Amino acid sequence: MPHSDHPPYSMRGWLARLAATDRLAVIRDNAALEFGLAAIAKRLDGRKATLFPRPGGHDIPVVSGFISHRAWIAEAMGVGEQELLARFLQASENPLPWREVPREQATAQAVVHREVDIRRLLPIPVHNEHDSGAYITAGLVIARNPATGVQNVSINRIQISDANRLGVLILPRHLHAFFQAAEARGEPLPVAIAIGVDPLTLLASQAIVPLDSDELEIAGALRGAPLPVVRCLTSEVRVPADAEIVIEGRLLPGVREPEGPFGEFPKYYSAREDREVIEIDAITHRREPIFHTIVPAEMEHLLLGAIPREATLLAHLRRSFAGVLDVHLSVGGVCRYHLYVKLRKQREGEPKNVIMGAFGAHYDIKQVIVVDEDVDVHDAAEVEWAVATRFQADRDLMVVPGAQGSILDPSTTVAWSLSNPGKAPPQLQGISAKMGLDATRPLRYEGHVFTRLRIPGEDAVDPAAVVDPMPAIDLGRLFAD
Ligand SMILES: [Mn+2]
Repeated sequence: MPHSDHPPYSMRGWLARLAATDRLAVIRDNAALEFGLAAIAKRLDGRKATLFPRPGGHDIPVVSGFISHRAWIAEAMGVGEQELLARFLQASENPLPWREVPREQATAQAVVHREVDIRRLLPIPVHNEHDSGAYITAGLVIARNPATGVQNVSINRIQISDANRLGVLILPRHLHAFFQAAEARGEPLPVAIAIGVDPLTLLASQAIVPLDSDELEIAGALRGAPLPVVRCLTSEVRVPADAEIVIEGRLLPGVREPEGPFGEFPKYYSAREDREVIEIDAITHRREPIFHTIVPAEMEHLLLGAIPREATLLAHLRRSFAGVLDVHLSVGGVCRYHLYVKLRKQREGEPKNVIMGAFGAHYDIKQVIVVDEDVDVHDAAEVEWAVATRFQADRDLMVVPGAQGSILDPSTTVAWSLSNPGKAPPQLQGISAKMGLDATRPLRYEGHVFTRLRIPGEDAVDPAAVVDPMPAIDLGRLFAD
């Protein structure tokens, strides 16, 4: 079994580790739930997790940004950054079934509320200026496939609409399919929303796996032991037994109510529209629970999407191109739209095939830059250097017009009435051009035309070892005018 100071960490164990290593900032008591908390968490995002002991005077603390750095995620997984994608892939491909525990052992159900006013019970922040109100942004939405009983986990944005009513955005994936099947029979779909889970369960929730692959089993595989789960009080849904807070409810058939606007990952708002509604049946939580919020479009949000996508893209490209060594979804490309690929090129022309493979792998990808193996794809300046010195637009640029893109990219067009673009149905939105750049150098070249500068011995220099702390030389005399 892993030792307590090694992975897998519970959320509290991980927060304790961050606190012990000066990566957790405890914020004074005057942060308001509306904007104040998010403003502070955003300012510190990527550098320190933030803990708000009494946000807006509320008894329940809020934490944010505890996996807002790539190195922290690798650390939580117990691997080096180089092994991050391989480890995630291995877990996705080898799920570990969960282990059900009785209610007495489930801290998530220590306290039970049946008649709830969620606005009073939980400290739910308002994040961005034009958001419609308070949102749950770090809730794992768990539901069972009505046909097979297999669970699905996704993180959906959840608007607090009323005391026991939530608005939710459900993209056309697995939860959507479950609800469609239930709704076609006129039935509600039971769901549970788990808030405050460990870093690896959060990450596993974003795995890109087929229908009827339970993401909680990937959490078990990532943790190296079956995830303890407990049955909900009001449904058959199983939730992580040590979640801080669980909201139990039902997606209502035939009901749509206004949801949004809400600030999303591209750092723009998604519009107010009629969307699905959850009615709350119960809220359970630990004694003295901690609420987790993810500040939209900041590193915690972006990395949660990026790492599982990168792992999937790497596996996808490697099936066709053995020379693909690494991929990275750049932060400037909101960890979704811009892909950098490191390729050990075997043949001229191959980078363009890799570009086409990447466009086919996920519709969100808008720009692909392929570089050689001497370029660090995690360093945007290195990739730009490769474009600056190995790329010519007339020869190495590919443009695919009018393809499917991300509907959240505001620069995409709609194949609909241009006078009324906002009213286009989703299947007519998000028409996007794709751009590919082959920034690899030629396989053969004369002399040192494409030889990168290197000073023999530069990598071996240890500044701590070469700097003389007490120089014998008299600098005053040396530098005297
Ligand atoms: Mn799924």
